[in-house]
Amino acid sequence: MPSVAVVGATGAVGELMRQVLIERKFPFKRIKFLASPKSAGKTLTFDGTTYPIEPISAEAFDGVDLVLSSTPASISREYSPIAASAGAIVVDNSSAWRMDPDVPLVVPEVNADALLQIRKGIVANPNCSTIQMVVALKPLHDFAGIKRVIVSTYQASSGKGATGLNDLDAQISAIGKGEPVPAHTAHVARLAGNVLAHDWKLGEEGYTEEEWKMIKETRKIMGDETIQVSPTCVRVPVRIGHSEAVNVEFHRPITVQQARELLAKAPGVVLLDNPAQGEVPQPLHCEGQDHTYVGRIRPDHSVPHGLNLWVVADNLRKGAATNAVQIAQELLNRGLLGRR
Ligand code: 11C
Repeated sequence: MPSVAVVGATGAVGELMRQVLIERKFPFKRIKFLASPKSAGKTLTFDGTTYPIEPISAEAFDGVDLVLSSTPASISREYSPIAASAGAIVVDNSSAWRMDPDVPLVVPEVNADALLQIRKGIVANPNCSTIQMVVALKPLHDFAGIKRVIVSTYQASSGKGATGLNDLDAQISAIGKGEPVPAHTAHVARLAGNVLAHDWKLGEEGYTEEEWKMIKETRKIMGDETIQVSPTCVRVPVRIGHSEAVNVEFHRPITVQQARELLAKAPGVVLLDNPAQGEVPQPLHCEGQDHTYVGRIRPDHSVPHGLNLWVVADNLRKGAATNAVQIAQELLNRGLLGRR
């Protein structure tokens, strides 16, 4: 059984990583919890036992086989290589290593075999909006070959972590009481009663960093550099659960019925596509769930082979903590831990 360290254990994703480890009864010989100086020195309870929260340091990784990390990218750049050279495999939730050619970028339902190519002792957990999209797209790509994806996202406030949620909750509460709306701190502007198409740092050609992640990460995870992705990422006043309107153009024919049959049996997917009965994926229903929900499957007659999908998942679970623990389970099942 591996010795495990959870790094960034007290953040929104770190807290859920702990929860998912317990839910999935992840086996371990020892477990420790590391966090920033703000939390270090305090304690936390894990599965009924109290543990100290240790500061992140090079020595803390001695004897550790598996690191589940959710820290800012700068911290991961510093400490993930140290943990890896001490013998651990690091499953890293930050954006630091995702596009490194020597680091697998893994969504287990899509490309678990990429774990056979670990060269730096680091496995990257993708961005939340990418994860749920590729879970839905993979079975369709295998069947009909994806040429182009046009995706518009409706992303929850919790994509910015606990501070994003604090912003939204405080704003909604003030509006409800007729009080002055407090200033935003995590989001780029007020989110309550608003929609933000610029809630991420701007990157090249006017696309935000979030949009570039969707383009580049999708190609890497799907293992197909020819897939064209055209994203518009938008923040909406939802607490948890990213939604995506996904328009897909395929190389080969695929009917709505074929897509439904493929998605109904696809790993990690729940097909919820009965709009006449009100059965349409909604963030409120996906909160706390580990699956990716797909519905509103319609033909797109504007191209020879096209479909429209509506894809919703819990961004903190499947989009972060659950996917990281699933990677850890794959590493364990494949005998890849404790060998370095
Ligand atoms: C958001 N997708 O909703 C972001 C959060 O690269 O892991 C996750 C950022 C990342 O704002």
